[in-house]
Amino acid sequence: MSNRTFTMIKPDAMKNGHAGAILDRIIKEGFRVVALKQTKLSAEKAGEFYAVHKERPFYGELVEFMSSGVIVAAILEKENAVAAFRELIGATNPAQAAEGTIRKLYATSLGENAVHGSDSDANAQIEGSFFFSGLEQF
Ligand code: 3AN
Repeated sequence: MSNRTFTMIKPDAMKNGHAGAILDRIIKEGFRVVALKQTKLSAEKAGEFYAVHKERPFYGELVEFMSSGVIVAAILEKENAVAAFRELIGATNPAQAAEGTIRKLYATSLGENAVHGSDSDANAQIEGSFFFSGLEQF
């Protein structure tokens, strides 16, 4: 187990002014920031990041949304980080997310759901490397 996960604060949460509150919550929950940056995905890069969802009906919408504005990308560290972070963010659909989770508090809809969290250690590694070089991880 790597004890690391990867997250993005998505364009909806950025536009709605929730980035500071979300980062504050993440840090208060005991995650250590290994790498952090504000950036913007091109449609091509967003398509590459979400390539696993290429056949899903929402792929086009997802790529358009994720390239619609700036995001914050981060690598986070905590014991059992992937599972702990997915618990903190809550269900994909904010309507089904538990009270107090980041998506319950800040997500707009199923498609625009405020934050990304890796779903496995292997994907955390791949996704973190997509955004950060070794020199940007501490
Ligand atoms: P999660 O982000 O909770 O791991 P995934 O991996 O199933 O969820 O989906 C990736 C992203 O695709 C979600 N965060 C959400 O933005 C979008 N998405 C998932 N399901 C739908 C859907 N049915 N309609 C629109 N967008 C969706």
